[in-house]
Amino acid sequence: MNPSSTDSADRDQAADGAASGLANFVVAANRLPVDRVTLPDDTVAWRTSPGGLVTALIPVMRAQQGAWVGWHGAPDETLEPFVEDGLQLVPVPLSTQELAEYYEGMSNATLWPLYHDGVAFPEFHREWWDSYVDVNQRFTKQIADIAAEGATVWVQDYQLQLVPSLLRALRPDLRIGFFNHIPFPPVELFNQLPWRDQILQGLLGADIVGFQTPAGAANFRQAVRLRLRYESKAGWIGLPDGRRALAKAYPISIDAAGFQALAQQPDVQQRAAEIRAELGNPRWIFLGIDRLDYTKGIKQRLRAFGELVAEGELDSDEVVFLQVATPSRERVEEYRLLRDEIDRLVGRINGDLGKIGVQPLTYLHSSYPREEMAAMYTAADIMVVTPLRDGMNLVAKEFIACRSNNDGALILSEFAGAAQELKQSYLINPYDINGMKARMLEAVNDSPKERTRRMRSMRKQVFTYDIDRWASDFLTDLGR
Ligand code: GDG
Repeated sequence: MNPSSTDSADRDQAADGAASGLANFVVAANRLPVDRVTLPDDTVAWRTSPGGLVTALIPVMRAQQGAWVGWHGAPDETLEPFVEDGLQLVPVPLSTQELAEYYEGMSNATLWPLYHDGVAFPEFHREWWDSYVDVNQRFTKQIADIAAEGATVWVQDYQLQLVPSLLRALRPDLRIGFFNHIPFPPVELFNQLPWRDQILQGLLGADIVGFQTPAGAANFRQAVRLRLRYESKAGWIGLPDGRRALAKAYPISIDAAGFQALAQQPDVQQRAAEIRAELGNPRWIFLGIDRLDYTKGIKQRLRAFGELVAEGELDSDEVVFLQVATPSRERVEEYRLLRDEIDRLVGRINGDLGKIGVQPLTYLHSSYPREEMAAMYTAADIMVVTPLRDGMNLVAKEFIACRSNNDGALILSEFAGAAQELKQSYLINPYDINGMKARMLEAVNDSPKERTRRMRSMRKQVFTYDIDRWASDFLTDLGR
C-alpha cells in the first residue's frame, strides 16, 4: 500500500512529526485496536485485536508516524497515551453514563437501526444526542492535540460523524477523511433524525466522505442537496466556504491472502475435518456466522432451512445447519429480545424435526478464535448470509477467501453491500422466505462445476479488491 508516503517531502514531514511526538497520520475510531488482557502471572497487557482494519492500517501507521485515537474499553478510567507493538495509542475516556447515552443509546439504539432501513425502531432521546456531541468533541480535542501540522486524519464510522467539522474548525490545516462502515439511509428515513442537519454538516467537514456502496454515497448527496441545498457534480459537493467534499464509495474488504493462508494451515484443515465429523459427517453443512444482531436476518434463514427439512426437500439425515451467533451489545434491550426469540426458534425447529442424537440445527452463542472461524469456513458447503441490510458483510468475503479448492456456495442477501461485488453468489431477498428456500435448494442441486464457476469468479474479486486496496484507494484520493 502506498498512500503517498514515498516522496521526500512526506519523509521530511514524517521526521518532523517523529521529533515532536506528533503524528502525521491519525486514525480515530470508537475503539482502540487493542484489548486489555490479564496474563497468568496477573500482570496486565494489551493485545492487538486482529481485525482487518487494524491489519490494513498498521503499515501506514508505521510508515507515517501514526497514532490511533479511541476508547480503550473500560468506563470511568483515564489513561495516558501509550505505545503498543509499535503503535502510538491515544485512549479517550468515557464515563459509565456516556457509555449508556453516546454508545448504547445514540450510536446503537438510534443511528444503527435508522441507518439499517429502520428494521428495528430507532429511539430518539435528547440527552443521548447531548452526550454524542460531548464525546465527539472530546475525540476531536484528542485528535487536534496529537496531529502534526498538515497531518492526514481518517475518522471511522457512525459513532463519530461530528468529528470532521469540529476538527476542521480547530485545525483547518489537516486533511480529513471519513469512512462510514454501515449503510447511509435514503433521505426519507434519514429525515426522521431530529439532528439530521447537524450530522450532514458534521460529515461535510471531511475532504472525503467514504461509503460502502454507490447507493450510500448517492443517499448522502441527495440528503445534502435536499436539506442543505448544496449541489454536487461527479460526486463532489460544493460548500459555501469554497471547499469541496467528495462523497464516494470505497467498498471495504478483508486480508484475503491472510485468511487463505490461515485456512491452509494443517492444524486448521484438521480442525475442519473434526468439525465435519462432530456434526455427524453429513452430506451438506450449511453455515451462518454473525454478530447476534437483528440486521443479520438470522431468524429468516433458520425459518427457511427449517421449512425445507420439515417438507422433506432437504433430508434431515443429510443436512446440518451450523449457526454461530457472536454475543453483541447485550445491554441494549432489542438485542436481549432478539436472543430470546432465536433461542425459541432454534428450540422449536430442533424439537419438531430432531431425532435422538440428530438435530438439524447446531446453534452456538459464543465467539471463537480466528483459527476456529477459518476451520468452520473450510468445513462448510453452503455459507448463508442473509442480512436485511448490511454495510458490506465481511463474513461472506472471508468464506470465499478460505475456499482455495474453488468449491462451496455462497447464499447472499441482495441487501448486503457485498452483493454489489459478489454477483456470482446465489442472491436472495431475505424477506422472501419461499425465494430463499428455492435458492438454498438450487445451491445444493447445482452441479459441482457450476458452483466452482461461481466461486472462481468471486475469489478473483475478493483477492483483487482486498483490504490493502481499499485503504490505498481511499488514502490516495485523500492525498490528492
Ligand atoms: C460492520 C458492518 C461491515 C464474528 N464473530 C467472530 C468474529 N467475527 C468477525 C468476522 C468478521 C467480523 O467479525 C464481522 O464483520 P461483518 O462485516 O460481517 O459485520 P459487522 O460486525 O456488523 O461489521 C458491516 C463491517 O463493519 C466492516 O466495514 O462489513 O456491514 O455492519 O470479520 O470474522 N471473529 C472472531 N471470532 C468470532 O466469534 N475471531
